[in-house]
Amino acid sequence: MVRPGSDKQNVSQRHTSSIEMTETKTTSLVSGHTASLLEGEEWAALIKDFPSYHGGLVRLFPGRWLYPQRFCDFSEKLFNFQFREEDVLVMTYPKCGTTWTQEIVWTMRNNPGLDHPEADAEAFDRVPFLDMDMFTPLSEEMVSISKAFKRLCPGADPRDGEMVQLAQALADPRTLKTHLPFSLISANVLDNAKVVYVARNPKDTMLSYLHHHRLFREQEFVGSLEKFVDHFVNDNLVYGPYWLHLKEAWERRDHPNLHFVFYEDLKADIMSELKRLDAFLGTGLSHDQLANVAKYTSFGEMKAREEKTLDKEFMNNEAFVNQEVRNKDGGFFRQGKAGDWKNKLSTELVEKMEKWISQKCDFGINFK
Ligand code: PPS
Repeated sequence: MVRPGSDKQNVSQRHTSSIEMTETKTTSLVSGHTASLLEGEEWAALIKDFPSYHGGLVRLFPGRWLYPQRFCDFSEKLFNFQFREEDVLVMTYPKCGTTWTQEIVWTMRNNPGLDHPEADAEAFDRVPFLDMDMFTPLSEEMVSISKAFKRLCPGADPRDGEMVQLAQALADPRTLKTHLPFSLISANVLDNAKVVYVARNPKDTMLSYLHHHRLFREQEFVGSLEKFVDHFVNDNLVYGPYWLHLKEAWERRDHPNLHFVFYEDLKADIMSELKRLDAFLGTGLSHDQLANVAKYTSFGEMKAREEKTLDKEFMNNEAFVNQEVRNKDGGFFRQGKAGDWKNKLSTELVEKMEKWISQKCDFGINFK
C-alpha cells in the first residue's frame, strides 16, 4: 500500500472528499452501497487513535466497509473500471502479501529470464494500485507521483485518479493490484479477467497491518497493540472487515478465473505454488524459469531491491515514514515470515483473535 511521495505534498495537506453528502451525511454509490460519514462516538474513538484520517471516514452499507471519505470520489471509476481479457488482478486485504504476489505474477508474465529492461521500475509504474488514489492528498497544486503516469497520460489531471488513468493507459498484458473486495469492483471482473486472491492468517495480517500503521504517517495509529487488536476484531480498520473480504473471495474460489492462494503456502513451498500459478496464468514456464522467479521474488531479494521498487525519497522522508519505527521494527519489507504471531501475542490476545476467527470466519476457510 506504500505510495510514492512528492516534496510538494505532506500529510498535513490532506483534504476532504469533493463528494457532496446529503444532510444526513450519506451518499449512494454505483456499487449499490450507501456511504455514511462517521460521526459521534464512533468517529471520536477512531480519530483519536488514527489522527491522520482527519479528512473523514465512511462506512459503506451493506458490509460496514470502512474507507477514507475520499473513496467516494473514486468509487464509480473503480466500480466501472473496464477489465480486459489479458488482465491479471492481484486482490488482497492489506498486508496479506500483495506486493510479493504482484511481483511474482509480473515476473512470470514479463521477466522469467530476468532480462527485462524495466524490471527495476517502481512497483506502481508496472503494476498500478487501482485504489491508491483515495490516499493521495487532494490539493490545488497536486503533483503527479508516478513517472509512468506522466509518460503515458500526458495532460491528464492526477486529481481524477492517477492510478486508474495509468491502468487505463497501460498496454496489455496488464497486471493490476487492489485491496478492494469483490463487491466494490466490477461485478463481471471474473468474466473479463483473471484474479489472484491472497489470504493470510489473520493474526500475522493484523500484526503486519499494525506495523504499517505505525510506519506510514498517512495511516498513522498512535495506540497500543491491545487497542489495535480491538479495532481489528471490531472491523474498525480501513479496508475491513477482513472476514467479509475473505468470504467474498472464498465463495468464488471455484470460478475458473479465480486463483485462491494462502501466503503461508507461498512461504512453505514456493515452487509448488509457482507451478499452480503457471497453470492458472498459462505462462508455460520451464523449471529453470520458475526457479528464477522464486529467487528473484524471495523476501531477501525484494528487500534488497527496495530502493528501486519503492520511492527512495518517500521512504526516507520523515514526513511520510516514521524513521524511528523503520529503524527499530523494519521498513515495508519487515519480516516476511509466517506464524510470527506466536512470538508477539499474549494468550489473551490470541484468544481474542481466535474468537473472532471462529465467529466471523465460519464459512469454511481454514487458516494455515
Ligand atoms: S500492502 O501494504 O498491503 O500492499 O502490503 P502487502 O504487500 O500486502 O503485505 C506486506 C507483507 O508481505 C511481506 N512481504 C513478503 N513476504 C515474503 N516474501 C516476500 N518476497 C515479501 N514481500 C513482502 C511484507 O514483509 C509484509 O509482511 P510482514 O509480516 O509485515 O513482514
